[in-house]
Order: sequence, then structure tokens, then C-alpha cells
Amino acid sequence: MNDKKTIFSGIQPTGCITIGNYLGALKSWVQLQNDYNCIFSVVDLHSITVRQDPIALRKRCMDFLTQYLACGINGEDNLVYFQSHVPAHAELAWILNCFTYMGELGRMTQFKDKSAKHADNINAGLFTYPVLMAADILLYQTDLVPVGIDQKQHLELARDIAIRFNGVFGDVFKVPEGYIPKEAARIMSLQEPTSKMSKSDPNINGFVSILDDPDTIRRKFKRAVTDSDGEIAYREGKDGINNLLNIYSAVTGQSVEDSVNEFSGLGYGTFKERVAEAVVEELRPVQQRYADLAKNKDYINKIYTEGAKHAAYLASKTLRKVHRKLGYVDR
Ligand code: ATP
Ligand code: LTN
Repeated sequence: MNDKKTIFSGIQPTGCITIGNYLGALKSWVQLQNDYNCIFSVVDLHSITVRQDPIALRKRCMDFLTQYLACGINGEDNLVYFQSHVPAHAELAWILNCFTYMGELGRMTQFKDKSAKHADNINAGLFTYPVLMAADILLYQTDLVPVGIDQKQHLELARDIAIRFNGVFGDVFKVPEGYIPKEAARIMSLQEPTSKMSKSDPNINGFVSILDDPDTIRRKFKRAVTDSDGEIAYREGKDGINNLLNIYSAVTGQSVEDSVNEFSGLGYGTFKERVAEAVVEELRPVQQRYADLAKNKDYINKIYTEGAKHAAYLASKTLRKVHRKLGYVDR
């Protein structure tokens, strides 16, 4: 083992990976991967809190893992695997359930949103979802969790659970920190710029998938909802324009202020075209790598099999410690 710190993060295989997920999470993963021991999981256990079609889910899980690699994650130096391949996630989640209060879970905004959206299926998994997420993170003695800002509340709960458990049993879990990018913390829907861009949005014009072809990307940006005052400025109330400026800045790596200066005086039409072009160029190498990797099933298979094996080993060390502390008889 080296002395690098540990990163854990994951995306649930629902819908398709959007530029929201890419700019909010995946791009940070790629940027941080050389400086940390990284564990990136396709969190398939999380995805069944909403009903999934099994055939579509299996294919989507493979597609997501392939897209992690296509985005530039090095699957040989990092652990990349499916959450369901490492049973320790579910085992620790059960234990942590017994250290989490109903009131804490009831306050989670994702639970409130999703139970409003899926009123016919408010299952217990939807409620305890953040506990499984805490288990994912705490299993690996994670230092840093790169996510979008929508996950901040879950992350804080994970910290609270860790601190509570440590308070009873001594130092068992590392208390993790979040890593939330500035411009891309919350990319908004292109159609409804007051709501988060979501990968399961039924309106496909609201999001850009990282695998959308260039013409689709251009069309979606052309249709992006803006406002009628015609000024490219970053301020409250200009949600559509703010969002496009955030996207452009996150892609180019320049500050929002510089982006505003770059576009000042231009019309919305030209501005949207320029943003679209920057996104097309950013995604071009990702899509190229995806096309190559998708043909190489043996390689993908090797990555996730070895990833899960190594992850299971690391997880078993934490789980053993937890079992001992709880008073379970050694296996
Ligand atoms: P769903 O809509 O299906 O619930 P989602 O698009 O919110 O999905 P998640 O799987 O919940 O995606 O999130 C994966 C990662 O992407 C998380 O780190 C999350 O914070 C980040 N993320 C999701 N949407 C955005 C967004 N619009 N802007 C920035 N980051 C985002
Ligand atoms: N809940 C996260 C996905 C997720 C995750 C994690 C992110 C599950 N487990 C652990 C970071 C670390 C979401 O984005 N909806």
C-alpha cells in the first residue's frame, strides 16, 4: 500500500450519463485520480430503489462502467467495479441502519423529491438509500468523496453516522470530506433551468448525454431555455444563461467571469453555438474511447472482476473491525 489518501464515488445506473454527472462528478474523478487511491463503483444496488427492467439494467450497468473508463478513468490503477459484486456494501449498510435515526432519513431532500415523483412505490430502500451510500464510503476508510452539490446532505449524514459509531466504539471509520466542484456543482436542465439536470428526465431535451452525437448536442443547446433580456451576464434570475456560462466554464476550465467577458456583446444564438461546440469538443475523445472500449468486452470484464476482488479485500478489513467492535464471534 502507498500513503496516498482514498477517494470513493459512484453513479447509479439509471437513465444515461449526462454532462451534469460528467462535469459534477466524473471530470473531478479524472482530475484527482493520480493523486489518490481511487475506488469508483457503478452503484447498481442503489438503482433498484426505483423499478428497473432487468434486461435494460444489465446492459446499462456495462455501459456505465465503460463510460467511466471512456471519460479517462484508468481502470488498471484504480478500482472500478459493480457495487453488487461486493456484498460488504449491503452488510455494512444493515449495521449502519441500526445507527441511523428515522428522523435523519426523513429530512433527506432526495427522499422527499423521489417519493413525490414515485408516489406508487415509496419503498423502504428509497428511505434507507443514504445509509447504503454511507456504507459505500465508510467501508474503504475514504478521505474524499467527489460529488455534485445535490449529494452534500447525504455526505453529511455519512459523516454523522461515522462520528456516532466512532463515539460508541472508538476510531473505526475515517470521517470523509466532500469534494464539490465550483462551477459544475449543479448543472441545470436545459429546458427548465431552475431544476437540476437529471439523467432520468423524461424530457430528453433537458439533458445532454455524454454519448449524444454532435448534431444532437448542437440541437439541444440551440433549444436551451434562456430569457428575453438579451444580455450575457451572470446574475440572479438569469438561470438559463447562468447555466450555460457554468457549463462553458466547467468545460474550458476558465472562470465564469472570464467567460462573461469572452461573450459580452454577443447574441444568444452565437453564444449557444459556442457553448455547444465546446461541449462537442470535450466529448469527442470520450466518445471515441467509448466506441473502442465497447468492442473490448474481455478487457472490461477483467477491469471489473479484478476491481471487485481488490475492493472486497479492502472492505473485508473494515467489516472485520466493525464485527469485532459489535461483539460478533469471529468467522
Ligand atoms: P437521477 O436523476 O437518475 O436520480 P442524477 O442525474 O441525479 O440521477 P446520480 O446518479 O444521482 O445522478 O448522481 C451521480 C453523480 O452526479 C453525483 O455525484 C451527483 O452529485 C452528480 N450530479 C448529478 N446531477 C448533477 C448535476 N445536474 N450537476 C452536477 N452534478 C450532478
Ligand atoms: N447517491 C449518489 C450515488 C452514490 C454515491 C455513493 C456517491 C451512491 N453511493 C458513494 C458518492 C459516494 C447519487 O449521486 N445519487
